[in-house]
Amino acid sequence: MGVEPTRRMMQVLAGQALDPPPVWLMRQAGRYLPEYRATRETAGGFLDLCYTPKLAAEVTLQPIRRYAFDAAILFSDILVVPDALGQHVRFVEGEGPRLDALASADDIARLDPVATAKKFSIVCETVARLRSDLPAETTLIGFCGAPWTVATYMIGGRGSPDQAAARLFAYRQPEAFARLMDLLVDVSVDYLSQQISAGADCVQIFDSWAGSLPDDEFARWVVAPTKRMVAALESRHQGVPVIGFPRGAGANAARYVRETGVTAIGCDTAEPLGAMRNLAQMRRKASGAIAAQGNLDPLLLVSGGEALDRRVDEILEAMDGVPFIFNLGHGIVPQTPPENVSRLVNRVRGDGA
Ligand code: 1CP
Repeated sequence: MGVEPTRRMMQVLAGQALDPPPVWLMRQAGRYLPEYRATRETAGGFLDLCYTPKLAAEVTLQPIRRYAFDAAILFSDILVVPDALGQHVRFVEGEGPRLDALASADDIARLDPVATAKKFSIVCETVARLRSDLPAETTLIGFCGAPWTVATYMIGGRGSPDQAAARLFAYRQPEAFARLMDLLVDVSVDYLSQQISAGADCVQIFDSWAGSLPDDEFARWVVAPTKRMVAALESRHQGVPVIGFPRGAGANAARYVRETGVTAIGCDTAEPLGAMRNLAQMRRKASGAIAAQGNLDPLLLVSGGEALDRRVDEILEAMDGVPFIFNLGHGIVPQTPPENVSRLVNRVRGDGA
């Protein structure tokens, strides 16, 4: 075996504070990049892109070539899990995902965990390719959606501002909903575990709609399933870091960290910098430090200029001396000028500032 490469993001996930902090951006591969749009056209549909390892690896690498981010995130989507379970998923150009919505306990009973093997193994082929094609110092992040967030799409059939369909389903048919959540926990653990075995250094669980729940439901549908996933992953892959991203958790963020056992917490745009710093100073029961990741407003990356520089500096100053990974508070939006991303990365790294 060769010498272990130094992956800066992994050092932070192990509890070190680095100056400058490692940086990567959620949705760093995507339509704001002309080379992504070109590859996307050759792939056909969006899911075809996710299920073609050569092309999925290519679009993952594109932002690494341009910006030398400290981490690459597997190119895929959280809706690969419902698709692999046999629910019909398609992406409508300019509108987003559409699924044949689950409406009953029978619909849930028809989902087939055994059927996931084929599609998960295709995604893991992308992971394996990436681990061999990436620079040795680049951390490779695997991911999935959290059970609650994935369930909102499975039940709603599409994205929605309030996740009303899933919330109503959970209130009206609690037993069926609990079965769906249990199934998603099990399948998502297998999926992440396979990504880790294929070469992912760490994983991120995206709970994009964690913010829409009252606190009892937050405990039941966000904290508890995530806690089960973290414990199962820890028993299969000891010490592999898990980043949780409970978007919109607000005052529940500290509880999420304390109770789930995640290694790091992704903070959304609304998290005050002082609160993000406090999260990065929490301790884990098992093994020490927590890291925080976030939280620049993606729209500041669209507008750019000195306001962008100022906010980057404020974030760096607020997080100085604690384990921190620079990121956005949510994904890059398609109208982002690629040169603003260079400006951001240079500013974080103190190059040409
Ligand atoms: O046409 C296209 O190119 C589609 C745009 C797109 C892209 C680039 C979609 C459709 N998904 C993705 C990739 C993607 N999705 C990644 C890849 C890696 C990277 O970050 O570079 C990741 C991690 C995701 C995760 C994802 N998908 C989330 C969680 C994070 C978040 O943004 O909150 C969610 C909610 C989705 C669902 C989804 N997929 C695509 C869209 C447009 C949406 C949101 C739909 C909605 O709620 O209306």
